[in-house]
Amino acid sequence: MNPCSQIAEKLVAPGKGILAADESIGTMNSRLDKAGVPGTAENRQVYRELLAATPGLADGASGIIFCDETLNQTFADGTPFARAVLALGILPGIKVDTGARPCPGLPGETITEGLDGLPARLSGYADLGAAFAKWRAVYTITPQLPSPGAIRANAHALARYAAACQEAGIVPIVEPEVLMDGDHGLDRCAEVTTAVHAAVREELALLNVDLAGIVLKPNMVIEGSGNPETSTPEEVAAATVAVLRAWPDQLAGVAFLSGGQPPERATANLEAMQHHRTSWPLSFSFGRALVDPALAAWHGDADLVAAGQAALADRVAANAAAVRLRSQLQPAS
Ligand code: 5MM
Repeated sequence: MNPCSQIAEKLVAPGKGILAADESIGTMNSRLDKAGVPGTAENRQVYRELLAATPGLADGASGIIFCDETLNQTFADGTPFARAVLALGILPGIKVDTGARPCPGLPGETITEGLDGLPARLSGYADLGAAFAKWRAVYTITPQLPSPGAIRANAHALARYAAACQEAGIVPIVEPEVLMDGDHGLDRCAEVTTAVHAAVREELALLNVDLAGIVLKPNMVIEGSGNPETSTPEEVAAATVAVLRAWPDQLAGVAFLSGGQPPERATANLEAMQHHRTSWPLSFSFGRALVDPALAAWHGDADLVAAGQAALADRVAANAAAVRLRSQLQPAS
């Protein structure tokens, strides 16, 4: 087994998932601001250390995704973040895209940037201890979008990124996110997610990316946030797994993003997925669905660090329990 597939397997190990704590500085500041916390480098460090140092986190978290700023910061005791979480039994990861920007030629659509100089940056991140990386492509649903151009351009960038990661011995998390924004129904999300995944698979194959050495981080197939209907967990799970079935057995695993779903709904949907027999594990790589309750509980009060950590531990435990169901429902043969 090559090193990337070994790490990928660890990331989606039974009963574990990934904590996405990789908000860019702008996103993190606006989330801190909403919680009444000034957006400073110091507060971002304190908040990320609160998350990473949560007692027992490694019981349900295989990895944590950080952004560049955090990977270059240290815990209060001076230990660099990557070394600190490794010592806690958690793999450190790094978001290496530099964000989604307006795509020339495609009004209203974005292309995720960050390919220039990527191999050199990856080798620097590997030196800092990063075991895996993440790149997020973003697709908006309207009656006309996403366009074939946006689907193709973003798939190509994801594949270029994934190939570069594997060459650097870093596991790529491949994240094509079809946003929940809009009033579309679940069927339209399924249609778009199907087209997006088909293009991603084609581009990965063209660049010889080893599917056993990647983790796919997709959206769940779900209605838009402006749609008054709420699909049941069983409906979301059935539609999501139906789309995912096009992925070959070699894929190391799937770790869903939460996409702005309320935390309990994301967990219920994840649990419902486990009732479907699949050749790859179906795990989580949630951001907001794990950290929002922690941020709200802490809200910058040094006396409430333990409360914030307890809130994170609760969400991680609930999602870890959901994915652990798989081994009960689908015992290894
Ligand atoms: C945590 O947010 C991540 C980075 O966002 P920006 O670069 O836009 O600030 C994001 O990629 C995240 O990892 C995924 O979207 C999953 O997070 P959610 O909240 O959707 O589970």
